[in-house]
Amino acid sequence: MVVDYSLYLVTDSTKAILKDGHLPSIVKAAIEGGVTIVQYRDKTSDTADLIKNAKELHAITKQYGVPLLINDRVDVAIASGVEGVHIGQDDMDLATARNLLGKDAIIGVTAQSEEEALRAAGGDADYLGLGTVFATPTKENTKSIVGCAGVRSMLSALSVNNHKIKTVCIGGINASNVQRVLYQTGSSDGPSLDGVAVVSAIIAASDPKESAQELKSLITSPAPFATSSSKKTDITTESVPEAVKKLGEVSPLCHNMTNLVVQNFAANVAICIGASPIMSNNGLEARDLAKLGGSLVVNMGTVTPEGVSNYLLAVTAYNAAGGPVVFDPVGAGATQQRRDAVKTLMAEGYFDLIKGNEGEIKTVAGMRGEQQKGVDSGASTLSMEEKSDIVRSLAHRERNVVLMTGKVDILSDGQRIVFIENGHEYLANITGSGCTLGTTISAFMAVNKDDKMLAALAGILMYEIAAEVAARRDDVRGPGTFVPVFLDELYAIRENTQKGDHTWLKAA
Ligand code: 3NM
Ligand code: MG
Repeated sequence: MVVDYSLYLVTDSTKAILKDGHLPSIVKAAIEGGVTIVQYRDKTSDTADLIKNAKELHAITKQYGVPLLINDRVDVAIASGVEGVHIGQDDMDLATARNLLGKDAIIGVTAQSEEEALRAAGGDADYLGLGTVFATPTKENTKSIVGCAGVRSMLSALSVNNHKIKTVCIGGINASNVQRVLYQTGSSDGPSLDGVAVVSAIIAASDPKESAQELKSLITSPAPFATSSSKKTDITTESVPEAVKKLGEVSPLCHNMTNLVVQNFAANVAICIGASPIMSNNGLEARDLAKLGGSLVVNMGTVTPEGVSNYLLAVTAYNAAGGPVVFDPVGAGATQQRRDAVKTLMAEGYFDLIKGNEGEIKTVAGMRGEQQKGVDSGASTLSMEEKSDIVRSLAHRERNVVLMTGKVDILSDGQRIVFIENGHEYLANITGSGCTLGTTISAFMAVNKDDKMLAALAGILMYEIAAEVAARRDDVRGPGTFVPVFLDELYAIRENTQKGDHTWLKAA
């Protein structure tokens, strides 16, 4: 039997979730909305009631040809004649369940680590329920919150070991995150989930059919921020002038949620490179702004608790609109507030590019979306090779682009990697040079969505070459005189490129 795992409904019979709802009616509505498989999960009813309820649900699911599984209880599955069971690590063992249910039954197993996933796949489970993805009030006693990155590492462990087992993920999945979860747990050339399992997103919804329909349509269409999966060409500087020219022509909105120190400077940089800046830290405005086709920078240089809520509103709005988001986790490891902010933002939003210095990127890399693994951000002791590994694997894990700035900038999309040695030491002696590089990159990404790494490269080169040219000028005597001349040179590169003069790029 070919089972469609794409939208997997797990039921709940507690008052908190079911409220006064009638479970059989909810299940029927959910199937009509697009649910493809159902698991009857009821931790409180007595055995006789479980069997009675299972039979009642089965009468409905059978009408639609949708399989019904029972949570935990192999005996109830046999007694009610349903298609299978879902067992956890503490339930009956897989081999015994298979013996009792026979080869045609569908048996799913919960896995919360690579080890558990490999063990169940090595047996003869039909599918795995991977989780817990996000913390969820529906199941509070979960062993670990693994985030998208944890799901992804379980999927790659399965793939590396040649297991073709089906997979769904579970825990806190809803309409606002399902596309990101499918995108960030998958990869263009590797394994990906066969579906998502939800409880409250459908059972607790006021209109279960409508919720199922919404989830279904999100699952079957790509995330708005997804870049086409076609293989990216080698990265060269050849198309950089085109990107600079396009930026000036399109003049995209460049929305900065940035710190108090650099707002004015960042707005000036954005104007000089040809973008149209708005400096707004008000998350409530973001939904309107996100519709204007631009990009967003989230720079947590002067983060506050209220700021994090605003960032989240904005990131969610830009994610939904497909507008690129650059994350600048300033001082990421410095305080608990900042570590928490990074964790929350990474768990709840997609960042098309994360940029930071070595300490910041190390901190971000040490967190798996939800889980803190305790990487500290000390002084640099890393070799170039180690830094490259961190950058490449973070980008691969997040399925985005990562930039680690430093004397040599390292840029990767998880596959390709480039090293950029442009720039000038004056950049390290003025305020906001890193922040405004983030602004620059985000503007380039707004007009080059199909290759965001190339967009970032173009931004970095324009920015750092302008700094070199400015620093060499006779009228620049130090960081103070450098700043206005740097703006002039950004502007000059844009003007020259517009006229077809690309000689500035020779410095790259
Ligand atoms: N199993 P919701 S998490 C039933 O991690 C269940 O194995 C989990 O509920 C696991 O969709 C979970 O409402 C609850 O967040 C999922
Ligand atoms: Mg169980």
